[in-house]
Amino acid sequence: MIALAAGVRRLAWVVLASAATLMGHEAAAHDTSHVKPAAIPSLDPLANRFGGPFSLIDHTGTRVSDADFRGRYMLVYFGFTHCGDTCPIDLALMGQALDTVGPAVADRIQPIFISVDPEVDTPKVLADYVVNFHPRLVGLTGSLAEISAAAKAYRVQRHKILHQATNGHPYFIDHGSLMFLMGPDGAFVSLFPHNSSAEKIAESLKTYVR
Ligand SMILES: [Cu+2]
Repeated sequence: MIALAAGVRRLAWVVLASAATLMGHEAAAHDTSHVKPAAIPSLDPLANRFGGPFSLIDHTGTRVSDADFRGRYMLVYFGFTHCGDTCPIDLALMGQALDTVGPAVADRIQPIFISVDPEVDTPKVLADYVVNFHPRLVGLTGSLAEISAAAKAYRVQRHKILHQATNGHPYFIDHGSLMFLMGPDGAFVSLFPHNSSAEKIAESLKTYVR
């Protein structure tokens, strides 16, 4: 008899506890203000493979980090000012694409040129160079270690080739020539191979930048 009463009591507790849990869920289901949307797993196999933190000096001599560009898309290209053709071609295409998409899209994008030749590409040298391609193009340089870290994050290979003079420069730097579109959160969005047409780049920018 005593055992039965204890059993009923226990059952009552279980029922009460279940009801409380249900009510709790009910309440939680209605109050979604604190619920963060679940991260949508990316299907892009290239996602998270390019990009990362950097701390460099811009062409005005100001230290900037990747975090300073949050909220804007970044269009990132690595190269050097004495490059014979790869850089001038791609930076010109970048500028043309930005001119094509219209201000609503272009104003949300920060074009960035990161030097792989920091010993020569000082802020002053970069300042004279970037204006040739787009009025808002930011040139970035830094110590060799800082540039190496940025290039590594973007998986950009750099190889200094001595005895191959270009544009009066004593050496050539072979460098990766992908253009990276990074999102307002700094995460990789897309990339454009060397010599992608301005129309193609513009079309993609209009698709991605919202
Ligand atoms: Cu180049």
